[in-house]
Amino acid sequence: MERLEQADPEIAHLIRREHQRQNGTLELIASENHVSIPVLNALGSVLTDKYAEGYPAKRWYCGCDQVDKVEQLCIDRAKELFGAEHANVQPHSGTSANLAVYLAALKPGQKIMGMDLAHGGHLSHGLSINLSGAVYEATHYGVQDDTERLDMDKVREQVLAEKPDMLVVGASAYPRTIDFAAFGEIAKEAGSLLLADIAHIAGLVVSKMHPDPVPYSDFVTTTNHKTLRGPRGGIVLSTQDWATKVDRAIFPGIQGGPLMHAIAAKAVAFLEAMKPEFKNYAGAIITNARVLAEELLGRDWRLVSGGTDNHLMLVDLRSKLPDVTGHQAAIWLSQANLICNKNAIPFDPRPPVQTSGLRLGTPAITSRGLGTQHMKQIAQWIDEILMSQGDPKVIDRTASAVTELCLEFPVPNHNL
Ligand code: DSN
Repeated sequence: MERLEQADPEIAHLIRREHQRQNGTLELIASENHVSIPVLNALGSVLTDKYAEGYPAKRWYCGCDQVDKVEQLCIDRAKELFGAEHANVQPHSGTSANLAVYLAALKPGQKIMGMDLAHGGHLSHGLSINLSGAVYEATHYGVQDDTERLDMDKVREQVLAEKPDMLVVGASAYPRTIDFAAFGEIAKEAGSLLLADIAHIAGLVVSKMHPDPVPYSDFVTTTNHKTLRGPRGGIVLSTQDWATKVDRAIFPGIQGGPLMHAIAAKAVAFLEAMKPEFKNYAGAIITNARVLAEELLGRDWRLVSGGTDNHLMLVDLRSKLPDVTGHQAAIWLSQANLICNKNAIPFDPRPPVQTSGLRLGTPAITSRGLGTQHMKQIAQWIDEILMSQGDPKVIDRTASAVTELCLEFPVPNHNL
């Protein structure tokens, strides 16, 4: 950082401030995490200088000897980690990965069916104002209003009635286990291709803490930066018969030059995720989430679907504070150094900018070493702040206590 400080003190200052912010707050946003210093080293490397349009040994530029090896290592590690026949590690994001799959397999106007965004799905699964909903004819399945869970018989009925060309399974706010085997059966019966987007749960899947979609899917996409704890970006996995079409869809279909520094960082993260410690980490994410959920339930907060099987939960604020929106609640918590996001809950009567829910996740706080006793403390803090309706005295007192805990458990890259 010293060279950056001399050359551009303004940006250096802002990076330091962001680092302090991350170190001094508890990150409960379910899709965020703290990467290791080796991942940051790869991201901040000279690989960012290199143009490498194409694929290893098939580039449009000279001088690609080293980046060819980097990308091949990343591909090999991705295939090994996920047990996939083919991996493309170039997508700049999870949404890019999904768009590439659609481009590889579908023609404009063909039908896709994914989980409703309002029930926990993702915008790249066919939202009308996303390219996935503008180019393809999208319909959606959702959770049941009584259980707030996917009922696979109901999903099957809907899929068989609609017969989409591609069935999409995956979510950004679904706290329950996804039955990929059942989705595989349904897709087969309907004659649909199956895309599993495991962005949120990838770290749990590779650690065998969540069922694996790879055996049942034509395509699997993920981001690298959520439970998988890698750099921002995405990948596409597929069966071998889709390899050429997937690769062409990424480049030249929707992207130009790959971000070689990001690909190197993905490779580093995949190696980390193969280690036995990572499995322990994934287990601790789930244990922490379960305890946080139990503690909130014990304080009479209603959780969507009654709890969690994975790394996240959705708090229905109406259970104790009918007049408080998710937007307001998230601001109060952030003032006390507890960072989370407002989230619509299924059948939410409020618009998405307000919401009746909060989404809480444990990947990042588990990375900094917090355990079950801390989940009890966090649940108590959340309850006190919300029930005080943002009382400044309660917020100040909690903010100091959170800072103390943060000092005791610095983020993994704290010694930058
Ligand atoms: N924006 C991500 C999330 O927060 O879940 C999904 O892409």
